[in-house]
Amino acid sequence: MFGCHLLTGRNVIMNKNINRRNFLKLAGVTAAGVVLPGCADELSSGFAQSTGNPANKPNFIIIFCDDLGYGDLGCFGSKKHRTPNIDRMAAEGMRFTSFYVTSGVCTPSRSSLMTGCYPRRVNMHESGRNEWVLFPVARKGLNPNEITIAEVLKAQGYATACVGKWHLGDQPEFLPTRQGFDYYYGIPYSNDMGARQRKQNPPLPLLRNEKVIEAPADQNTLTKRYTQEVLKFITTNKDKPFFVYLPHTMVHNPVHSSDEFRGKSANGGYGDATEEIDFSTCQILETLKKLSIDDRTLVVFTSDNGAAKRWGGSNLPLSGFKGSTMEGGMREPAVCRWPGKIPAGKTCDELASTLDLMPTLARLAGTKAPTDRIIDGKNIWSLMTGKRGAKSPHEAFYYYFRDQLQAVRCGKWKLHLPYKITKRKQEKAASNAPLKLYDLEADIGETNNIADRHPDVVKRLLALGEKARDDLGDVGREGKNQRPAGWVVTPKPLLFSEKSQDSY
Ligand SMILES: [Ca+2]
Repeated sequence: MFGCHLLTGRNVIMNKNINRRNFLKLAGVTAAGVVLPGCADELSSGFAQSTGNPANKPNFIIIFCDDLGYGDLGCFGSKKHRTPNIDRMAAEGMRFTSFYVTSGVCTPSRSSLMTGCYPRRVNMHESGRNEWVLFPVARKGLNPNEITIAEVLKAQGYATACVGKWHLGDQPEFLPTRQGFDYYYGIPYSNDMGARQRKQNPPLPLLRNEKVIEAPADQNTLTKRYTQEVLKFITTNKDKPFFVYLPHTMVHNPVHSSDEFRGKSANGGYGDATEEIDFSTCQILETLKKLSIDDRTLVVFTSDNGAAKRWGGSNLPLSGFKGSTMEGGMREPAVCRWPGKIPAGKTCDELASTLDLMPTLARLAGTKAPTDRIIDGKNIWSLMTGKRGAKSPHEAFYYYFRDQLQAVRCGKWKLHLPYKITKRKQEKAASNAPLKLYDLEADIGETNNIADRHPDVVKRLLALGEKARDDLGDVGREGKNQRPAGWVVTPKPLLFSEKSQDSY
């Protein structure tokens, strides 16, 4: 029995109203099994014979939305969006309510998920041209010498796939296929960076592995096609351990969704795209169940940074938006699910981060994060399993924007450091930021500055900030333990040619 909910009109129609054939058609699945057009025979027979996964390592799926806000899911308080499937995932797993990314924008945030390191550690905190993320035809990318989460898992025998928006370098040297992923399907940077929005740029390319198979990419069907790619990869690799990284292109502006979702939500295109991601998540979870690998698969759902000020997203009850070091820019909705391992229906408010995914998954795969270099993330398995008394392994969390350290969190305290704001590309000059201290347990919205009442806390967090500056650097100051980014001399645009027709 399928458990997905298909949204039609503005009502949630339960699956009893969908016949199985229609559901499967919508899901890109045949009645014989979870397969895609063109691969039916090969995969459906495998599905029919499936009796379980002989491999003894767990599978991992990370679903990573783009610009989805803290308040955009039903299970995190949204009244606008219908996300019954992610809500159910939360009911069957654990919500993390103090889960952070390391930057309020795409490129630096993704560098941390991939490496377990702060962006300044791996020098991915801004582009090589004084921009806050990488743009097309960039000389810069994530250094191939960094060890990614995919490389860690691949060394343990995992089949690895990246399906979605990469944004860690668009030159061949930096693509997912060179960073530990066996397979890549997606767009190399943001969906607003094509020629339609910026005439100097190439048409938005859709890649399969390292080949442009479509340009400009048809964004309406991206979420659907990403999902189909993931279902196919999971099905093909059901008897191996696999790692799927699904960095959705949505709900980054311009928002798009497929016909079944367009115009159906109560929150315009942003709501439509959110609800399609919810349906995609359902298809993935249902596929795990159908393949009998549900209880050996950890699925993590979160977002790369907070919702933008425009376009319809919500970070409530947090303050601030994408691009800021307020909680709304960097605290994300996060759900972890692994039946039988992660307790159902629990919430963890301990501080955790995308930094922690690589060390945690490495341990679950029977290895460790790299030991030949500094890794900022920690193993948070004790938090995920709800171990009694488990505490965040982080002494402090550092909020950088671009090259600048702007805030420090330690326990319930968050100190916004006093700093000078200088005018930089893509930003307006603003007045200097004052020192502010918030108790996030009592004041999640960062509204009541109580620095005057806690000079001892201020002193302690200032010292932690200085420790970070020494280690990772700050404006005009190199850190002692930074590592170089990757660079190419002559970057070339990723272009479609008739010769590169998709023959996959
Ligand atoms: Ca983003």
